[in-house]
Amino acid sequence: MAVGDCGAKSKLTGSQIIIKALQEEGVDTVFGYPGGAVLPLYDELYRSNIRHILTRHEQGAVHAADGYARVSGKPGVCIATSGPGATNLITGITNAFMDSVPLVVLTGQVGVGMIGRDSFQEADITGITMPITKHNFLVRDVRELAGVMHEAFYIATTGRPGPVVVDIPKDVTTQTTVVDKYPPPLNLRGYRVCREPHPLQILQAARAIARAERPLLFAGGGVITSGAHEELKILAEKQDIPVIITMMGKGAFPEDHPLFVGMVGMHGTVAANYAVGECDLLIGIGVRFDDRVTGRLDKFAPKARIIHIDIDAAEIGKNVPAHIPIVGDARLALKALVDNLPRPALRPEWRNRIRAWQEEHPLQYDRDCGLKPQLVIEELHRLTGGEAIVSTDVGQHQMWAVQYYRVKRPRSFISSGGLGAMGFGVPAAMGAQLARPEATVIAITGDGSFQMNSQELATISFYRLPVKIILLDNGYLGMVRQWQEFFFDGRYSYSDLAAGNPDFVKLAGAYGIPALRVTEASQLTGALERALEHEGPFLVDVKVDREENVLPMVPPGAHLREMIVGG
Ligand SMILES: Cc1ncc(C[n+]2csc(CCOP(=O)(O)OP(=O)(O)O)c2C)c(N)n1
Repeated sequence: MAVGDCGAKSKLTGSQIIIKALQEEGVDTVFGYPGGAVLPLYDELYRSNIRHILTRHEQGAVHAADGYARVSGKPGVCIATSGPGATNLITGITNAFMDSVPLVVLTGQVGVGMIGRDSFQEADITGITMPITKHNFLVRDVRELAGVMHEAFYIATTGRPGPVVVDIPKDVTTQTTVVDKYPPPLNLRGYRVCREPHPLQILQAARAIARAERPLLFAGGGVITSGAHEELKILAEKQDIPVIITMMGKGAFPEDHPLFVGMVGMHGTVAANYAVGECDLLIGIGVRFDDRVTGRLDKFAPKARIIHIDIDAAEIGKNVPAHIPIVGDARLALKALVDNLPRPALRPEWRNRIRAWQEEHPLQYDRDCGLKPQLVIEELHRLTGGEAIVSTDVGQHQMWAVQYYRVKRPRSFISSGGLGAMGFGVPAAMGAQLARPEATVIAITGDGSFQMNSQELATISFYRLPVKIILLDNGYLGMVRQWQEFFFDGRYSYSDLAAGNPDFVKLAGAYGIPALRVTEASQLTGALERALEHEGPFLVDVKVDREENVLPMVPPGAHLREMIVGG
């Protein structure tokens, strides 16, 4: 981290300290929305070289900061005013917390003397965000501010990353103090990050891998966070171990690799789910064993010993007991495992068994009738060669994107995993585009999710962010409709959006964003090509088959072998 001289013995206002801190932490882009309590900070921002992206809703700002962080690997920063500005961030903060995304969230607060008096636009944001942040601070004294800013970035980005809120009363932003150096020394009692895995645990795990006949590598978001994808590939190839992923692990292993089996869980592939049932050693790396992944817990991986590698000790044994726990950084742990397994292995029998499942049960859909949503994703994949950065919303389109947009690299597929928050896709794509201006960024969304943050079309238009929005428009809250079809005898209770939906092409046009509507399969390729070739933002409204279902599906609470596979 850079050590900067903030001007020996010069007095700085709280706002100036915040700007200095952002500069010293290497932040060049922040997302936010102004209001009374943060006006002094905005005034300082106005004079600084930091780029501020004005979204149209605070939720847009926090999701954009999140998308920026997921794609860049750097912390995302967002700013909101006190009260409603801060409370509008809650979904985005929770989302980042569930998916372990490093965010520093700066909120304005009423003046120190006004706290606790139900003052205008007062909300106890440190109280509210206590369970959804890795840590939070209320800065009551300007002399603490530089130290708190440094600690906030340190906590957000180290160990298991997560969101940190810094709540700053208005008068703290205008008071002055002397700041000698940034960063000031860290003063973090009780916060220890254990990166180095224990050598004995590594030895035990290496022995278990060497002895296993049917081992399975199981990669989650932690592999991407720790940059362990290369080490994962080396271990898989040297030891001839097939790889399954969680949705958060998409990008941790190239999906065109012969050892890639697929995503596991509720909408995972048959082969991945069968492999979990049959493996004798499951090596979980940076995974939470979340219920969407495990299905019924007591039937999960019944024949396997489990190695669980995670930087967060609290994850070990939380959902699934681990026979060999390894607390530490995933990259260091995988590297140590490779070093402790000098002899390469071959496991043709196990691989062939998995290949047979893959051949027998590929992902499939009826290509011969209607305009299928899966076809849209397949075409997008073909036209971009799997090289785009894809951001999704939540619902059926998200699962089809996971299934049919096969990625090769980490940080190229972002989605709301743990929280499953509709409204994430479009603002997160804006953040992704700002993190990677040269990349093709595609937001795959549904008509329900899109309308949760469609105001961000204004942000996209104003900053000319060349995001391509592909709307899988089925006129339903499709995933809700699917559950109602499967589990509620087809009673579609309040899940039909069609009658109230706007004309999405006209809506985009109102923001100055060109758009096309696709109603037949024959128009699809041309429209997607137009969107991808266009230099600026573009929206394609694809009227897909309304009642298509996401398959395979493990019903909630069932075990992984109880999949609905047919149409
Ligand atoms: C903020 C929020 N509210 C409600 C839900 C519950 N939910 C999950 S999927 C879904 C439907 C999504 O519809 P749409 O965005 O049109 O996508 P589709 O499933 O049709 O592809 C709903 C309502 C949610 N995940 N997030």
